[in-house]
Amino acid sequence: MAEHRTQVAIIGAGPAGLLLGQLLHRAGIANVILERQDGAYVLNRIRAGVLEPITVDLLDAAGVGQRMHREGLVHTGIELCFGGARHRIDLHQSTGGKDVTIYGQTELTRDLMGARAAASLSTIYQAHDVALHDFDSATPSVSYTHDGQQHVLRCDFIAGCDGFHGVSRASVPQAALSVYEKVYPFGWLGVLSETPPVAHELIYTNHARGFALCSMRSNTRSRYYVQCSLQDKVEQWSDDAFWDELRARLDPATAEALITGPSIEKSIAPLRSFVAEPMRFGQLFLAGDAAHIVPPTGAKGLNLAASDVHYLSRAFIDYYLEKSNAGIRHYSEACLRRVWKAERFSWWFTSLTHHFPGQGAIDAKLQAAELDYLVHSDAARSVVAENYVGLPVDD
Ligand code: FAS
Ligand code: PHB
Repeated sequence: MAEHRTQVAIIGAGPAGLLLGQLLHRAGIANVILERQDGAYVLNRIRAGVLEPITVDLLDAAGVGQRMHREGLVHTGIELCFGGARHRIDLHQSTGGKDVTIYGQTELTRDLMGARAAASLSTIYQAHDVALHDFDSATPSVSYTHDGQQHVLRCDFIAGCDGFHGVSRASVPQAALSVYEKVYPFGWLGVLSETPPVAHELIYTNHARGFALCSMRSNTRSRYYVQCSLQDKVEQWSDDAFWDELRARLDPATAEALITGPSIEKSIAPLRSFVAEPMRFGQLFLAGDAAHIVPPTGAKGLNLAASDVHYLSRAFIDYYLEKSNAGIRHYSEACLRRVWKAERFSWWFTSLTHHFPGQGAIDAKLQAAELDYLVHSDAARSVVAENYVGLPVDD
């Protein structure tokens, strides 16, 4: 059994783990990342696309914001499409100058991986049988196998950044966890295509046939979604069937303007709201999808992972540099206050824009009334805008 030592053991090399590792490194705090997959696998997952200003600032603080500023698209608004018309919500105006940045999670992950490799930091890819030990003591450790050899990594703290299906939350005794979950009765069928986006900003559509979203990754690469049944299989959806369904859910002018092309990625994602409380267990800290999941409607998943890392990196920096336990003690409470507000917004925006199986005629009328109110009320638009760009982290 090979023995190793570090200050913070990070489980998972997704956005949360990589961003935490980079912020700790820049503060002089030693860390090792253990990742189950290989780097190519992590990069090949097509996920989020919208960054809140807080996430942009964190990437700058981590020293990896250069390409994001060069290639990312700054959006000052989003559009809602319903009743055959599009209505713009001016995020910039309604929030006193805040915008969102369109920059794919894949690119953000690539930038973080590049920075970590350039600093020769230790990332153990294809680490198998990762197991957490004694995190309720002052001497936690993580064991794993790599290239057929057994290893143990001794540390002061363990950061569980291993996503919804990871080992970290699963290592916490059930009695110590409170879990809250809502599973939605539909999924999102997503397509990535090398085609120019149909609009300059994102279009969220409420239609009797179901929700649709027009997004993008750049001015030449588009990302589209249509709400689909949980019984649907991606093999059932030809590209033509997808484009026809998307057109059917857009207003006529936008449907006409849509430029289609072969899908370069096509997948179905389930939607759920999920929170595990608390997010700290002794020397184990959960961050990102390991602790919470939101339906992607509000574009919050990746951004919540970033705000958890904001709190956790500050907690570790205060501990090691300021000899203060305050951040560690308040980590879970600080994260959960912001997590639950993002869960609420994501649930509300999903409930407003999706067609729920079995809903009555009155439900569609109530959605239409709320959408009509939203786009004609400064106050209502401001509420949507401040939640969409992200609530403050230091509230
Ligand atoms: P991640 O899941 O990204 O990373 C966890 C890492 O831990 C993975 O690399 C995994 O391999 C590793 N791991 C797991 N178990 C392990 C173990 N036992 N040992 C070692 N490593 C282990 N968010 C948005 O904002 N907008 C979107 O449009 C959007 N779309 C999504 C689509 C899909 C299909 C999914 C699944 C999620 C989507 N999300 C979206 C949310 C997503 O972006 C997450 O919020 C984001 O990846 C969270 O990052 P992490 O917390 O780092 O978790
Ligand atoms: C995306 O571009 O993948 C995306 C954008 C906004 C969302 C969800 C997904 O709300």
